[in-house]
Amino acid sequence: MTDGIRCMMMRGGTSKGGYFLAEDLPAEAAERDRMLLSIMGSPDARQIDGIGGADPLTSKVAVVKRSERPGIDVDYLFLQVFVDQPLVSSSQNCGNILAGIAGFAIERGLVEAADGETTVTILLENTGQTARATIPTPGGRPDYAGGAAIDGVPGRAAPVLLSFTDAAGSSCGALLPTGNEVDEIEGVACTLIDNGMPVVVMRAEDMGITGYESREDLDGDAGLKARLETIRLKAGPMMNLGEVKEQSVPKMTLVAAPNGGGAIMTRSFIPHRCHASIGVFGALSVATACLLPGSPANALATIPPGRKKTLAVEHPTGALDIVVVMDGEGEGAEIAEAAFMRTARKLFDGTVFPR
Ligand code: NQM
Repeated sequence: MTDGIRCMMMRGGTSKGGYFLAEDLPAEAAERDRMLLSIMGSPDARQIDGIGGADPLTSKVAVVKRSERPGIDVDYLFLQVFVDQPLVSSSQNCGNILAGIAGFAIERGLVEAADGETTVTILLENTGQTARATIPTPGGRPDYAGGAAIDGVPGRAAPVLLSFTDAAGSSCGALLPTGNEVDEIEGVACTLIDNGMPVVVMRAEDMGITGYESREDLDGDAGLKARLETIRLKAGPMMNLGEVKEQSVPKMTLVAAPNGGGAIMTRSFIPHRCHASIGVFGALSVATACLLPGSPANALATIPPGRKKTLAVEHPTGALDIVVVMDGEGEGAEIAEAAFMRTARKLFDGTVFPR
């Protein structure tokens, strides 16, 4: 038993996790990870002896420090604490937990807020990308209350605007790590793509489902999950991720035609549980696949015209809007900037006691 560790619990987008200052955690990664497993209560399906919520979406950690890099305010390391395995993974970004970083950095005195709104520049340490987060700060303090709503979270809160110019190839080194818009794995057409998150995009129909099933139904489908895992383990090395058995990437997304007026319908596995909605960078990668003529997602997608477009990525509890600004036109067009809106809320600030 230690004297405890300073920890702020925040909801970031549709996820929730512990936010820590790097200086409050052990500097050595293995020691830090042992402590975080204990804080979350892992490994245990119920995480009964910790603060984790027994779901990958609520077993997350942000480690934040003042940045020493020019033009960057803070460095943010995301850690996925596995629920029922003694694993902590730094192999992915999390755009939902990212939504709480600006507020946390201001609360901990790492960034001085303006009166009105404040933009915080954040280095995503996991992959080297930079995000700009703008939040309301009336009187120089984060205000979490507001009128913005996101699907998958009840009620309304203050908007957090997040934008990126360099998400492509975050973990795989290239937007299309195999150089192809489509690869066949186990007889299934897959787009292996990384625009902030490594994702394998497949047609739901090709995997024997409609793509409109509930999260619970899909989570109970052991046959589907086994097939997805076989494809995932083959896709990992093809995506320059190496052996991915103990990694939380790539994510597996099954797509179908939209049925809520959006761009595409999705069911995502992250990678072993079905997501209640969809990860933010995951949605950006899927939206990008929709724009590639060779991708199985493209024929199913409804793409709005124009250089700047909003792609609503539908998921089991609504839709996540991704705003993209395109560079160029036609086949060679690329995403120059991507942005999305999330909300975040401070839930508690205090001391957590690892075993
Ligand atoms: O893709 C879940 C989430 C995420 C990650 C996951 C995320 C993202 O919903 O940016 O936000 O895919 O593991 O928090």
